[in-house]
Amino acid sequence: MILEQQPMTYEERIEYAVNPTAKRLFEIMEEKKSNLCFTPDVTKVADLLKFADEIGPYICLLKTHVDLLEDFSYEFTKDLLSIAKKHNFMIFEDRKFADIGAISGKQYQYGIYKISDWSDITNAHIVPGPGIIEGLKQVGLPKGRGLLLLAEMSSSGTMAKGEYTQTAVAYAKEHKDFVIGFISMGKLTDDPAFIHMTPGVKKQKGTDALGQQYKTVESVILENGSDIIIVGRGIYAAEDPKKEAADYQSLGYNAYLKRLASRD
Ligand code: 5BU
Repeated sequence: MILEQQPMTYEERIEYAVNPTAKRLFEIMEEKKSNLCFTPDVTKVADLLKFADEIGPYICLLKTHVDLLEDFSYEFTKDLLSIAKKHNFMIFEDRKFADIGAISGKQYQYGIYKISDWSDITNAHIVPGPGIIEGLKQVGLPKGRGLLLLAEMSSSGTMAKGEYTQTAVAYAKEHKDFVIGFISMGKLTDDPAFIHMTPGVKKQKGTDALGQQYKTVESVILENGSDIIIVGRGIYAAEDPKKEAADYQSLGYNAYLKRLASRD
C-alpha cells in the first residue's frame, strides 16, 4: 500500500486522467460529493432498476453483474442508461474477464450482453498476461470506455497479492489510455490518474460465510488511501436501503475530506 505524500482532490486529478471515462468519473465524484459505488446484486431486472432509481442520487457509480439477471433483455440496458443519466452516475459491469485477448474482446462486444455498448467501465484479471488488455482495448477504447485491473481481491486466501499485484500496476502504466485504475484494497500507486476501487466494505468489520472480508469505510478511504467504496449487501440487504446509502455516501466523503485535511 502506498500512501500519497500530498492528497489531491478529485477535481485536481481530472487533468491527470487520460481516459474520458476516468475524467467524467472524477467530475461526478466532485459534483455529487460521492465516492460510493453501489452494487445491487439482485436477480430480477425490475429490482435492479428500482434500486438504481432509488439509490442513484447518492452514488457516483453503479456496479452490475448482468449475468445474475434471470430476465435480462437488451432493453434493460436502455432503461438502466436512462436512470444513470437522470441521476448522473456511471455504470461498471463487474465482468472480470479472464481469457486470452481475442476471446475477451469478443465476450466484451458480442453475445447476449454486448457489455461494451452500455457499460462505461469493466474489469479484467491479469492471469492471461497483457494481451487481455489489448483485446479489450481494441473494442472499448474507440467507444471511450475504461478498464479496471483486478490487482487485489477482498476474499480470504486470494492469490492476487505481492508480485501479482505489482504486475497489474506495471500493466496499467503501459496502458494509461484505457486502464483507469484498479480493484484493490487500497492505493497501489501515487499516480493521480489511477482510480482505486475497493469492494468488501461495510459499517462493521466482519466476514460472510463464503470468504468475503469486510473492512470499514474509514479504513479503506482514510487508512488505505482508496478512492471509491463498493457496497452491496450493506445497502441492498438493509431494512432502509436509502438511509444506508445516504450514510455510506457521507461516511465515504467525510473520510476523503479527512484525508485531504492532511495537506500542508
Ligand atoms: P457485498 O454484498 O458488499 O459483499 O458485495 C461485494 C461486491 O463486490 C460483489 O458484487 C462482488 O462480486 C464484488 N467483489 C468483491 O466482493 N470482491 C472482489 O475482490 C471483487 C469484487 Br474484484
